[in-house]
Amino acid sequence: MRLFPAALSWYPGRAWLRGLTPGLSVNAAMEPGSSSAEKFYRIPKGKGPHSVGCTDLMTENAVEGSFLRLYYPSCSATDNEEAPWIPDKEYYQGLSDFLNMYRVVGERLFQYYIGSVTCPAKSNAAFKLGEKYPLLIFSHGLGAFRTIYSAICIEMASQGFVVAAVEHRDESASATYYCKKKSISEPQKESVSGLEKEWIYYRKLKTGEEERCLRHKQVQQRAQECIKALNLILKINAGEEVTNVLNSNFDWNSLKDSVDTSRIAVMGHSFGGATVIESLSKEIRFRCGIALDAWMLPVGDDIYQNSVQQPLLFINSEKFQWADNILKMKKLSSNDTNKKMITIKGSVHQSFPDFTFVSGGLIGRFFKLKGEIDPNEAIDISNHASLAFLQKHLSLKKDFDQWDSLVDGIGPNVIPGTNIDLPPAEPE
Ligand code: 71H
Repeated sequence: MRLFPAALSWYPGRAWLRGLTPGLSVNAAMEPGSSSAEKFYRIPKGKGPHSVGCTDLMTENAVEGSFLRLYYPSCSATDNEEAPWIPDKEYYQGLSDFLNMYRVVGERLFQYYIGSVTCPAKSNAAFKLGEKYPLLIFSHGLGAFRTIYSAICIEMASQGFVVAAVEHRDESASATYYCKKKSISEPQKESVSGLEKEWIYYRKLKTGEEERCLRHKQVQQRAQECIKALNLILKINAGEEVTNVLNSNFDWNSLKDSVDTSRIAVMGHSFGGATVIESLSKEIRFRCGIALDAWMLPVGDDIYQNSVQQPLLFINSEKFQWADNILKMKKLSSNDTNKKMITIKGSVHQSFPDFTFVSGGLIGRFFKLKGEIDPNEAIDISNHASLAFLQKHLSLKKDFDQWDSLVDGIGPNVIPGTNIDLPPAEPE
């Protein structure tokens, strides 16, 4: 149920959130639903040759199972609707907790302002046969969840990747859930075919608790969850039957023999960037990794002893980074030409998740959801550099090498390395 349906999107309330940029009078005069604002404030579609489908998969009735959103090249059928972007009200509640807002207030605000936003991929569309696609596992940031990096995941799928965006159950997501078998004592609770949703919310630091310790524990669980997701997709690729506890009409058997099992990479944002590093060190089948504005605090000291052998690309924003964090990235990269770092000029930490596309200038700037750079331009640079890097290290036969110069930090709005001033290196 929607408090304010999409048809009311011309209402000034929305324009106010979006920063008044398109002009109230112009908006109000437009047909509901067809205003320029309605088209402008959308998550971008993939620019690659494939249509993109999207479906969710959850295994087992326990926290130990996997939960992921799959983005994949799909048949270009038009009869499938766009997938829900934020699929349950509990995610709004979790985001409210994470952002220190009252749940009742936050839930209403999110429902009102972004309740009608959809993810520009076709829900449960038929999987496109005829090719073996490389596999990308994606890990979200702190307080985020599996569905809000769709601009990145959809672009990768449109370029021919199967992308599995995992939802972490380490209490770092704003909200997530698993499907518990329904107990007989509480049969009225909301249920998914005899199962009930057990929600897990973001856990704040306890007073006096050391952050490094908690985040290190969490990053290890996160890496295990990425590896579990990888094993699950490979199982499906091998034609094994898996039980999806979420009911959907997607045919998981259609993935059989469609994943290129020798071409697997891992990617993530912020805490997800730390997860990339941890995952690379634990799982050699990940042939390379991409860390978007990585947060290095969770990474344990043991990792710096040559335990990440695979190529790794750091794509940083201009505003989030600081010397200590960059020094850890450099420490990991010492004497390794396959470790690369670039910085996108005018970008912020939130230039990678989808909120940058659905907020207007004023609010976007206020909450630092937008930087100086156009969000579409920033995500294009990030995606193109990622594709060029993946082509090189997964030996793909595509044309992504047209963006090779971006990986070297050459091009408009990108610089090699970092914008952060680093203290002079200490003598050995
Ligand atoms: N914070 N992932 C949160 C501090 C900055 C925020 C997230 C507020 C989001 C709206 C405002 C940044 C960090 C920092 C490691 C990380 C990942 F909806 C999203 C939720 C989360 C989208 C993206 C994320 S942000 C993130 O792995 C790390 C270090 N960050 C971050 O945590 N405070 C609580 C107040 C401390 C725990 C920018 C911000 C944000 C507004 C919205 F309204 F649009 F939804 C989303």
